[in-house]
Amino acid sequence: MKNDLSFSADKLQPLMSDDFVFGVATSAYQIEGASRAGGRTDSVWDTFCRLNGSIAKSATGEAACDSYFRWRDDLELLVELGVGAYRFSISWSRILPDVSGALNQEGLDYYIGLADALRRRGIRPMVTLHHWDLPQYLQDKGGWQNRETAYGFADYAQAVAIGLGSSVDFYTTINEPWCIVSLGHRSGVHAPGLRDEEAANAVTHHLLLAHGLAIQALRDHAPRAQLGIVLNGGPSLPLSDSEADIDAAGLFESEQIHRYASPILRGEYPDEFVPPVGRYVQRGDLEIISEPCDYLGWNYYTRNVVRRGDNGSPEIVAADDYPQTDMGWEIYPDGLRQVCSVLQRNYDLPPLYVTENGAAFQDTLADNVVHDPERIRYIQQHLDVIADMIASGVDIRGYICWTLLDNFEWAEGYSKRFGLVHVDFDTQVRTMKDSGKAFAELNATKARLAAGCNERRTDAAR
Ligand code: GCO
Repeated sequence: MKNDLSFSADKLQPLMSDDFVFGVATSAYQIEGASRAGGRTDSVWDTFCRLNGSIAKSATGEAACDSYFRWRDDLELLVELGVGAYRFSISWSRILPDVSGALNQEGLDYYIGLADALRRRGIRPMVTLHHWDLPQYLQDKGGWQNRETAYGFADYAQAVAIGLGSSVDFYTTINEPWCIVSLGHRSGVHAPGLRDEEAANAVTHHLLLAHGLAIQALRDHAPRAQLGIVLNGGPSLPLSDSEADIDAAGLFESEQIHRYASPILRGEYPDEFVPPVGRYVQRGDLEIISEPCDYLGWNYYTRNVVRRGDNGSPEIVAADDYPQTDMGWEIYPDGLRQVCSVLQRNYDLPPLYVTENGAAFQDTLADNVVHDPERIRYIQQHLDVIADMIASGVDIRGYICWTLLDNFEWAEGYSKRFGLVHVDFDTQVRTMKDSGKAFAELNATKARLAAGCNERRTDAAR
């Protein structure tokens, strides 16, 4: 297997354009650790991790990658990777640690320092306001089931925007509402661990309302930043040609994609959600939710193979028609094209960014190296698809790889390694994997080409 990322000239050209950015992503709870430092209080994930049996090997994010304290080292890794953007999230309970709503300046200063340092190194900060770590004091008042949480989120967005303002290039309101709804409130495998369909309906609407209110607050206080949301999902394909499976796949697509994309991009819930979710809608909400975004972030990992389950609901089948990652997810790069064409068929889209894509494999560290040709191949295959899509006219502006560091992979604890950089969780030693080196090489090529272009431009101007 090949150990670099290389492209034919026609594919290289769109990826090397100045309008296309390469980056890496992380999230606060997955890397920061320092769960009790700097005035931070518990989030729902701290609580969830304490529940017996919720996380593989009873792991927690208490220490994670210790990036709160080691952020300068991690910044050097970003510089070594040569990325143009770094997507990270802010821990809400570091900024507003208690129910009084008082600002914790120390928490805010941490992120101001990080954003400034990134900018000095020429890396564009992409800030996610909510990557699943709702403050526990808000969960105690009903969490996302409580409409008030949406207004609380707008206050938090405002506090961040006043602190970081336009020194941040991109703000994302919420990461993957589908996961919060379906994994957090329906199947209960993520925090807060509920299995409650009615809760899932209320949470859907309040998350979207929170998104719209936050866009308004960000527009006021960070007028130069690009604002958007990150949704996720793959194409939903029926297990068989039976009408039952085809219907189930359609329903699942609607559940995962249109339930969120339609209110945001069209200002209406799809018909099938009007009775269940619609009862939480108040006058004016849909206008707020459909405030125009500057971009849409999409996280893509795999496809969904769907059948009609015994109870009549769509059921995801663990398909294995294609090689799988260590998550048991099929490697199916064309799914990214398929899901984008679903979006294009249904909506008038703002520019797209692939805000997450990456793969877990069982890496081994030996003699200070990690050979991970499967991860390189995974990234290569998805970038090939993206290059083709851009060439065919899809407006994709960036590829943000998941993820910088091996980290706390939610319910899987530390058992799944997605990083371009290996982390030894006993010593916190970081080691660039071969995939990281390949990504760095690609970024170096991009930088060389950009420098060459600038030189030519300067010459032409003389
Ligand atoms: C996700 C999450 C990440 C995960 C990644 C791999 O947005 O789903 O953003 O936190 O770690 O997707 O499962």
